[in-house]
Amino acid sequence: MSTPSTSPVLRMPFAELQALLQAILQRHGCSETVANVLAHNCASAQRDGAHSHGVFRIPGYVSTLASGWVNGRATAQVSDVAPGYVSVDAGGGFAQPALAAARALLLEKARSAGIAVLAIHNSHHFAALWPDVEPFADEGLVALSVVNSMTCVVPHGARKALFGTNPIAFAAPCAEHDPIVFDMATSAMAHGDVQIAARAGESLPLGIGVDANGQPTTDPDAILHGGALLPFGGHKGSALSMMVELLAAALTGGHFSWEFDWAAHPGAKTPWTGQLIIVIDPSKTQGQRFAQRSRELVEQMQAVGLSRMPGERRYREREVAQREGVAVTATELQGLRELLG
Ligand code: NDP
Ligand code: PYC
Repeated sequence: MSTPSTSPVLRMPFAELQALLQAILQRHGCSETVANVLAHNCASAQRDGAHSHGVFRIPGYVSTLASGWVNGRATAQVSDVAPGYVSVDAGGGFAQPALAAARALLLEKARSAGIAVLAIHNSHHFAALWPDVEPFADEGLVALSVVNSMTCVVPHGARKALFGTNPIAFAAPCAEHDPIVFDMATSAMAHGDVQIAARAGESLPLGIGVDANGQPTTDPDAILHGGALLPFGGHKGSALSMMVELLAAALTGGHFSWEFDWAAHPGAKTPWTGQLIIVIDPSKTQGQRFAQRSRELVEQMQAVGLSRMPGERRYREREVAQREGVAVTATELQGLRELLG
């Protein structure tokens, strides 16, 4: 993961950063409720060192709101469609407030049926996915989520971009430990990290993307301007990306990554797609044993030499931020304050 810049790093309390982000989002057209959810999400990513989806994203939120592409004041419509199925129309707004609106019903269904699905459509997701699943694991549940984004990934064996960067996030409880969480784009690199590399003037390894002629390139600008990303792991990542399109768009009623056209909204950056979340209550079959079995798995992985679990770097960064404050560069902070107007 790239670091954002070489500007001096300042440390600020999480609550102060969240309040600043909330004020910016409200100033640029979000309702208080929406701004609160997005600001908490974005400040959490910054706190955990998830730089591609921390404060780096705020100018994108602002330009998108200014373009009229997204409804920052949308109220989600939640539908109770079946014993294990909740559907939400996000009203052309952001996915996270839609999840917040449906969360209580989703939890009630997962606990009573043992499994429940939340299908969000007509939604924009511009953030890291782990904040959507980790809280379920904190409550003893297993959660899996997928979201599709915007066309910038060439399916394995194809000639042109079609898929989005389409992340998959998973969270499970683990006894005497933080939840096991992974969250990964199905592209060889997240689009945000390619932008960060371009901004820093860094080149990328081969295998990340191609230029406008479909030739392998190490130049992030060539990938961003006319080129495209590749899926991770060749045909395997490509199949997972296809699955994300099916689950996040076809199943929810959202747009595929290539089905929206934001050309009439200069400044628009947020993909208008869909998101699926599946929540499972492991106590239905395993009682309290599941978290213990998770712990056993981690211990066995460590016993064979694993030194870094997915999610562990974030938890470490979170611990430091809780002690010393959230790291934000002086340049980023100045940019944020300018957005307050
Ligand atoms: P990374 O490749 O940085 O990390 C993927 C996962 O692997 C993380 O869980 C990470 O844990 C873990 N990991 C990384 N390196 C190691 C290692 N050496 N050993 C063990 N585990 C490791 O993530 P991506 O670049 O693929 O994605 C970045 C973010 O972009 C994600 O949050 C994703 O949701 C977001 N995104 C959002 C999109 C959207 O449409 N909203 C589209 C695409 C991406 P850790 O976090 O602890 O480093
Ligand atoms: O980093 O690929 C990405 C991304 C797309 C939409 C939001 N983040």
